[in-house]
Amino acid sequence: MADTFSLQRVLETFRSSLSEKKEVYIKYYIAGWQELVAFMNSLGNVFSFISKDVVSKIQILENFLSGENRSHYVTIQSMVKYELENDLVDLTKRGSHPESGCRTLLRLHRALRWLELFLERLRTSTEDSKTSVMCSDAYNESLAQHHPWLIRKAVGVAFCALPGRDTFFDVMNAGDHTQVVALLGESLPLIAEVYQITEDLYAKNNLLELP
Ligand code: 1PZ
Repeated sequence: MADTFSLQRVLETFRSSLSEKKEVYIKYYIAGWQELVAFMNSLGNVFSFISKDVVSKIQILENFLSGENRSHYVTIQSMVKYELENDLVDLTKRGSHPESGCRTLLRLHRALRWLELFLERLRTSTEDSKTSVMCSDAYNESLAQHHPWLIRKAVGVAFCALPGRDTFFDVMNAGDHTQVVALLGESLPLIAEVYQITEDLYAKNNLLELP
């Protein structure tokens, strides 16, 4: 992974995460998140409490990916099957498996919905649109429902420190505004597809409220 963010690479990693059978490779899903962390870091230190949480979740999943049971952690589908069949998930309250792959990935999954909503707003925004408003609208529609008051407040403060729309477009390193908008139009259906496949899998297995 290079230090500078590129929207193109995020697109490529999420594209690689989908198998022919429409399963999701955890390795590339995580790689996509690593790119997004690089993006957040390039926006400034206010976001470090957010990126730290993402980094720690990526680390938990990477440990599974390189651990002795790695053959079960190739796709989200195989992970869910393996962890459920072997009682490795705390289903109703936190207990002996507070850091299961399923609950860890669920946190990133919920955040992916935020990303989808935010990028869609950015794609269709106009020159006078405010990134802080786009971010917080997307947040209130998605992640906020899963966060306690204190975190919602901290996130609200962080949103106020967001750079403007022009900076956002520049940081994406994908050319001029028109090119960024085009690339967003290409990326969003992919992100939405990865999100939906995971959502359906988690819903089918009653995993959407994991503690
Ligand atoms: C570009 C601007 C970035 C805005 C980010 C908007 C989302 C705000 C998310 C705030 C997370 C706050 C810190 C940690 C929260 C954790 O408690 C929760 C639940 O995990 P648990 O405590 O159950 O282990 N973590 C999350 O919900 C994961 C949050 C990930 C946020 C990812 C943001 C994506 C940024 C992409 C950049 C374009």
